[in-house]
Amino acid sequence: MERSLLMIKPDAVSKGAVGRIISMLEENGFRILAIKSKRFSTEEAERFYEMHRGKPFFRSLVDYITGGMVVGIMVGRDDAIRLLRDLVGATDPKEARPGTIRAVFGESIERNAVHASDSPENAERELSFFFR
Ligand code: 3AN
Repeated sequence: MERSLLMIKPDAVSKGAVGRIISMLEENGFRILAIKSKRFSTEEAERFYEMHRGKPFFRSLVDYITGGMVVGIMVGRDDAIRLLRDLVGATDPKEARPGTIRAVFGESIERNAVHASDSPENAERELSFFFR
């Protein structure tokens, strides 16, 4: 079994989409292994998104992600990382396949409802922000 992190971002938390997103995970065959809500400090958000440091949207992304509560969900299944990114959909909700989490709940390319890990290394790195 492989592990991944789904992070529900502040726009989706504040609109009350947490339960529906967890339902989508379960309906699509993901095991929920752990859940935690928290608020990122600026320093944590900068480390979480360190691969985007220097990009034009970096400061805006950090401000947005520190602007409210986020929910970290540890999911498990075979091929979890690839299958979770399929369920999440494209970065820009306008381009996300109908029925994906971002197509249903995303507002914009920045306020796109959720984040999913893109490799086993990043999954373990990102899970460590929520779970010890
Ligand atoms: P994904 O989350 O689909 O893997 P990344 O890793 O390229 O996408 O981007 C991380 C986050 O940075 C996105 N979820 C989004 O919030 C933000 N982002 C990415 N590209 C842009 C952009 N062109 N303008 C504004 N925000 C962006």
